[in-house]
Amino acid sequence: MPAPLSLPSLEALLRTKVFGRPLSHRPEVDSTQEWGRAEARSGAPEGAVFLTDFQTSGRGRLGRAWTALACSSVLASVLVRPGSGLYPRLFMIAGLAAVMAIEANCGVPCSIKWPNDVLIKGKKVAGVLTEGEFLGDAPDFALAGIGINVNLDPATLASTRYPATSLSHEVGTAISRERLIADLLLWFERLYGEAAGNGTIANLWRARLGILGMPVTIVSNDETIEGTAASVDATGALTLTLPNGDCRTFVAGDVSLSR
Ligand code: BT5
Repeated sequence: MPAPLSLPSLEALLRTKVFGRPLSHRPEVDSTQEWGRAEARSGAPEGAVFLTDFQTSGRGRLGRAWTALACSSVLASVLVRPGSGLYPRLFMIAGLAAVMAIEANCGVPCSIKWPNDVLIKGKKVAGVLTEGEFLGDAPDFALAGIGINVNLDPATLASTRYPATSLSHEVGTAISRERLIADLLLWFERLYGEAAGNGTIANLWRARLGILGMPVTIVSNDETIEGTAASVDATGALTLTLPNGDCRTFVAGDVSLSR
């Protein structure tokens, strides 16, 4: 079995000013999102990061499960206290940070499957889940949950909706989770700062999407719609051109390439 995460090694590698300060690690939790939410409600600062080696109730969007064998994955929740303008772009920041960290550590190109999956050669290697709590209309805090399959045999994962892979499977060697997390947080900090300063991270994100101009099927709110992926706007909303020429824009859903 791979070794538990070493917090001292990770702390020695960390090059951020805000993110990962503080870093917290527990061998096992229900979900880092739940843990982070409780800490945020008790006043934990922006930049606090919650890490574990195993989740008993790891989750994806819409109540789906996120599964990972013990000590095999990055399982992280990053606490932010964003303004209203930044909150809708958090999933782009988290997804891009995962892409950049994976590419830096493994040298394999990644793409993003709209809106929140990171793929290598068309297989899902990472997923992002952003959740917020609001005071009136403004976000009080948000948690960017990031799961990356690092050192695991994809065949050991419970059956997934989409083909899955891991970094060790793609590169043929074990990958340091500590290095990967240090880079993930460095990229998260850079992109978050860029987005907060109204930088156009959407362009970087858009460049990683494999679907623009392609025929796709989107499932959103139990509706299945086919069309051509025409564009994504600065908040990541996806516009499809429908077969009758009309356009329709989606902020959430599951997209796949049409056959
Ligand atoms: C996601 O949701 O992809 C978001 C996953 C976020 C997980 C992190 S881990 C740290 C933090 N704490 C949490 O509790 N969650 C976050 P979604 O797009 O809904 O994809 C979920 C689907 O991916 C599931 O229904 C499975 O089919 C599939 N899946 C589950 N585990 C997987 C894995 N390890 N690798 C690839 N696919 C997986």
